[in-house]
Amino acid sequence: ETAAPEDAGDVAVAAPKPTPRRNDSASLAKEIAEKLTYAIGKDPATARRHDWLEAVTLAVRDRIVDHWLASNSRNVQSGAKRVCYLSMEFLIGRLLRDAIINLGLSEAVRDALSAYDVDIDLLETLEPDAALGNGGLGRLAACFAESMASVGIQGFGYGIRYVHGFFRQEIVGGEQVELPENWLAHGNPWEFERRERSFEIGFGGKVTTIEEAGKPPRQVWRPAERILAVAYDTPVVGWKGTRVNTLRLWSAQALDPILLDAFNSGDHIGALLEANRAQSITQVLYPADSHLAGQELRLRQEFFFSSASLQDIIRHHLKRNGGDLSTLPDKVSIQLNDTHPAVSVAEMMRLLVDVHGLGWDESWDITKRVFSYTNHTLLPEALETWPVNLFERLLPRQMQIIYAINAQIIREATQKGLDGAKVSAISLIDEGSGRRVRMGSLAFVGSHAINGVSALHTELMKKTVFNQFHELYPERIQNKTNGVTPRRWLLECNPGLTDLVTEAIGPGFKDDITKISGIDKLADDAGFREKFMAVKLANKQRLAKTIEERLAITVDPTAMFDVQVKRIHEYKRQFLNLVETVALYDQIRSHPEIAWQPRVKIFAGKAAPSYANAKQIIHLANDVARVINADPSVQNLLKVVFLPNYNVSLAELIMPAADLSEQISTAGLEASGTGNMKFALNGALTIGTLDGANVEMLEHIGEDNIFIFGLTAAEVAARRAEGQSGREIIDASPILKGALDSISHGVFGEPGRYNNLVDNLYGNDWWMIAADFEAYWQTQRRLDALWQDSDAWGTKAVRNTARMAWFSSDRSIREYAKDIWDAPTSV
Ligand code: F58
Repeated sequence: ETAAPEDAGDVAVAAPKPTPRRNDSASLAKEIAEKLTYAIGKDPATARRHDWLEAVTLAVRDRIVDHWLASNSRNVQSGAKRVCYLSMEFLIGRLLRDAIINLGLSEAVRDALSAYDVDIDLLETLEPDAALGNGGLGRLAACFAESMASVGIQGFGYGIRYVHGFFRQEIVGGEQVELPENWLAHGNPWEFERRERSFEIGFGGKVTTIEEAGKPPRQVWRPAERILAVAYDTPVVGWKGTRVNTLRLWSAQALDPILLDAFNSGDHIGALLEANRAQSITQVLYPADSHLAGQELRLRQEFFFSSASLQDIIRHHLKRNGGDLSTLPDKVSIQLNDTHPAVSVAEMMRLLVDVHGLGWDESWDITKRVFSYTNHTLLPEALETWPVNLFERLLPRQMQIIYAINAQIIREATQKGLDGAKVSAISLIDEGSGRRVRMGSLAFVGSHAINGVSALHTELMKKTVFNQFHELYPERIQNKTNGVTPRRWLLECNPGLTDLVTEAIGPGFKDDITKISGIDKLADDAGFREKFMAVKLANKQRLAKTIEERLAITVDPTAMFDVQVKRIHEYKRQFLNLVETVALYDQIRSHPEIAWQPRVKIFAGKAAPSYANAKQIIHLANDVARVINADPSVQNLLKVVFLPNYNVSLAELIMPAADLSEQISTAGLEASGTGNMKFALNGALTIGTLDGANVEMLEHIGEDNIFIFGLTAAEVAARRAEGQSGREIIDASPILKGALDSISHGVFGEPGRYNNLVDNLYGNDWWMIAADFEAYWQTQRRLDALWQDSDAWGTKAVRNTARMAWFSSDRSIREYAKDIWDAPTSV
């Protein structure tokens, strides 16, 4: 075993340590040229832009490595609690600017490169956008990883090194086309392969009972299939580089790369079959965001990274703690990011009981104290369950363990007086629709703390999905409202605003985002407000340029930029926004006497490839854009834009350029939202429902500065229970009816193309689009009126930025550290 950074090596060498890299621009300039020459093998005179990017990345990386090794030796010395964040997804985005800003190298890098006449801003855009995630859940994991490093937690991210991340979206003839993503095509300078850090992962096979005289019987799992999980480490740089943590992603490899016997006997393809089969586990990210993938490969992925991570955690603990596993909960916390790693509960029990020989009760106690679980959705179609027979075939020993846990939980419940129906509600096995393992329940019972991601969501968790568990274990559910890292989502994406705030109140807010409230008192200061809106305008010009380049649509940067960017889903109600857009288009044309305010409606987002209605919504957005943008009668008042291939980098361009943020999900269905936070932090006003973290944003920003409309979660539940259709509402609203008619009658494409979307509203209006339309429409018109008063708008915009500090992921992470992990910060 050679030395991974957090370990002492097996060869003690008294070699002198290399001198840490220096941060002045002259040193950087020299090293960049050296990297170009000796690491990349290019002459600066003939190097391509990608070569320069790699050279800069390697030079910056050297500085990160200095901090990384220092952090790792501090970890060993302090022995402080480690927090392991297990997540199937890390939606990282680009890393170069993040590293440069967090290390305070912006000016030095710029100066160093100007000597070669190379522009760092341009180089940064050449970096591929690491998209190892679908949306909010994966991006939250990335924000949390950065915040753990920034607030000084010994954090470890564990996930999967997908060869192909989230698909690339193109719009062809108005429709989404999915293309493979290939972020590793030109290599990945941020990762360090740790071949020595690899673990065997089994699948299938049999469990045998071993009986030895005088000892309790033991279970031994002999998997039919065994593959290797190999670690790839990426440094996670915190603010000021004070701490650099590790993101460890697992890659699947065959134990034998080639079956030589088969190859030699002429079966050249068969010789590689096993290797291909093994590698397929980490080939591609499942692109379904809110419903079950359900395939065997998905369960393989889940177990693969769970088992590798747990084996790594146990190995490390044994090595550092004299081989004593009883102290594991004092030294490690493991956070399960949704149920995707929930099989970890059973695998931990297997490792403790079968492999390390601990007793069942002690193991169960350790397991519960180590794990905690975050729930991110209440949508029934997204709650993970697996068929018992698939589970049994793939993970026979884990299935036995789940049965044993289940028996124990049911015993406990019965002792506490629970009756039949209540007992089947808490069973880990759903006996209803074919027998299925409930992963949420497994994660719940195996954890000491379970959290929702906004106050409302947590309350709904207690009342709905985990109602029976909450009765049984009333102390376990807590709330941890999401947050976003202010480094990426303010300092890096909005340098103009960062400089303005620095000029106004000094740079202290960069270290402590709560200090940004210092600009609140300037909201009524005309001079400051104008500068604030000038920054906004510059950001809008930047976005307008991208829209022109990518779509050949000219938008007026002084118009209101009204933005809805996120995954496309019925519950997020992009359709509501589009119906309002069409209604506005009709009204502008039929009422030219009204003082309509110029708007640009901007949409972006990907639909799951198998989600037909979501794809229809994308098609409609593009159809509506095509027709409206070509109509000279509304040209200066309304434009519609669908920006293809929404990803982290595009978000960094869009968030700072928005005037209005659309957070209009059907109340009770958006667990938290995090885009809502990024927009408001960058001075956009929100139009939104009382859903997810919008509720808490209202409390922090104040009701004068946010535009809330629509049914509450309780009202939605009541209407759904009544099964009310939208017909009456539509018939009573000429504006809504007119818009729906033009959508179904072929104003925006063939007649009938959108019948399905429209008919749903006349039917049971499940997503409350008809029900909320009038309130939404009126609120939009209030916003038109406000837009006319640019001082009043500017004041509210400033207050949004001033009052969003609480939604920093540093705050979220500190709460997890204190209430769930019992882990020290600032180590
Ligand atoms: C999101 N979930 C929530 N899931 O929808 C959002 O409200 C919340 O802010 C965010 O998590 C962070 O807590 C989400 O993004 C997924 O993408 C899963 C991916 C794997 C399949 C199931 C959905």
